[in-house]
Amino acid sequence: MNQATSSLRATVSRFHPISAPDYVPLDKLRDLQSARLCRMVQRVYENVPLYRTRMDKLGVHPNDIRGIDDIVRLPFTMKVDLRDTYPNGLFASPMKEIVRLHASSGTTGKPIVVAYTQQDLDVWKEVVARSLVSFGLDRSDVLQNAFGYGLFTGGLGLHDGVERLGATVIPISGGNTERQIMIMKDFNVTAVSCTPSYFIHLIDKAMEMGLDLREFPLRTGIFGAEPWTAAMRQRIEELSNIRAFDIYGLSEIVGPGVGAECCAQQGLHIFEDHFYPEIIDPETCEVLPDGEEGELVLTTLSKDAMPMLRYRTRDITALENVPCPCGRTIRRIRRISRRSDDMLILRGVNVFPSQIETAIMRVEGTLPHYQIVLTRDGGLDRIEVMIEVSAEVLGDTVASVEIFRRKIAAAIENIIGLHVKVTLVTPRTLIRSEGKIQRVLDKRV
Ligand code: DLL
Repeated sequence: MNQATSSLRATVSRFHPISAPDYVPLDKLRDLQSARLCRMVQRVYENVPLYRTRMDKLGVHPNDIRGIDDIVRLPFTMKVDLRDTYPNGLFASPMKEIVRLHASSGTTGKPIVVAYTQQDLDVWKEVVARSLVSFGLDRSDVLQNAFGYGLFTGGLGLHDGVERLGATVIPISGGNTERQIMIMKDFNVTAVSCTPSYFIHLIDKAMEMGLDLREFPLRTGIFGAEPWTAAMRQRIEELSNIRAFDIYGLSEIVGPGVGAECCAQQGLHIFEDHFYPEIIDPETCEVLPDGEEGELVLTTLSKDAMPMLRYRTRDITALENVPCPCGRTIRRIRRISRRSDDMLILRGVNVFPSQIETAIMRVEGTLPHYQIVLTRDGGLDRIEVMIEVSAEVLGDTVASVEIFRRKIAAAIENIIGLHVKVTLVTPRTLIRSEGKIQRVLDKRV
């Protein structure tokens, strides 16, 4: 380790015993993953008819799975499997051992329900606490948890991890934004957790109340549950003078705490002693080497109530193939800025909302509020990007406003290769969200 790396390690990762598994030697990690995979496969084969049928079809018996490298022989699982087996077809533990249920509503049809035993909740607490340590938090922190409490995994998931660490949690949930600001101020809150879009709303609301978050003791933001770009992070950090960290997770696997950034902020470490990551080509399902971008597939290695075999997340990322300067041995994924199912095809060109966000954030004077509206006109798909801009920009001469509008359209065209209609709107025109924001409004049907 060179001097620069070791000093980074010293400053960025104050070692905490709870994070010991993050630094385990790679051979030990693989042995642990192998042992856990073998046990898990045996359990699901015995207890979950869907997995047994699929494995039988592939001619794979639990005895064929001797180590983590054999994972590629196992069948994939998709969201539709959770819907088809609603409400409890994938449970591997009897109801008397299940102590918590959560659910994710999705956009259509039945919700997906996920279950936890006490042991599963303990693992979840541990991985969230490990995430918090990797953000640099400790017992002296006061965390305002503005993720929604309830069936959504964000609120209770974060909550339990904060308690496990021994920091103070304020379980405020989402909404009631003025009260959020008041509590943040009165309780000297040092960390906040919510969706990045809701945090932007909090910054705006504070300004409206004549307050500036930069003057609060707040220094850490924990953001996730929706895609956000590096450019958005930069905006958030400038506007609030905090460090904004990315936390990733999904209900099907556990909720928040599947992966988290460390202070190096160069990708998210996956807690791969519990959740084994693979990257596949979403078309061919071929496993891709580290460094190549594709769909993230996750296998739970220690979950009892509802284990997942090679779950296709639809989230697009890559596994980093170089060690992290923070010294953690568990691997990292690149930040998830898109899902394979949020791709828009416009005039034959593939467009992701995150590309539009990156372009908008590059133009000075835009506010971090935008919406993409899709319409159909004479059989042709049209896209309009609505962006809030400051009152000063709009108060300028008509010619200057037009130049500004064209600048944004050019920035977007530069990234996506298409000319799109850009509409500038006054601050607070676009709808705000207290949870996950819907960036694309599809009016085509
Ligand atoms: O959103 C769990 C969570 C709560 C994660 C709080 C982080 C913080 P679901 O509602 O099941 O669970 O949605 C999971 O959200 O497959 C991603 O597409 C997206 N997602 C979650 N975290 C991130 C992130 C929670 N950090 C789906 N960056 C996932 C980008 C994210 N997308």
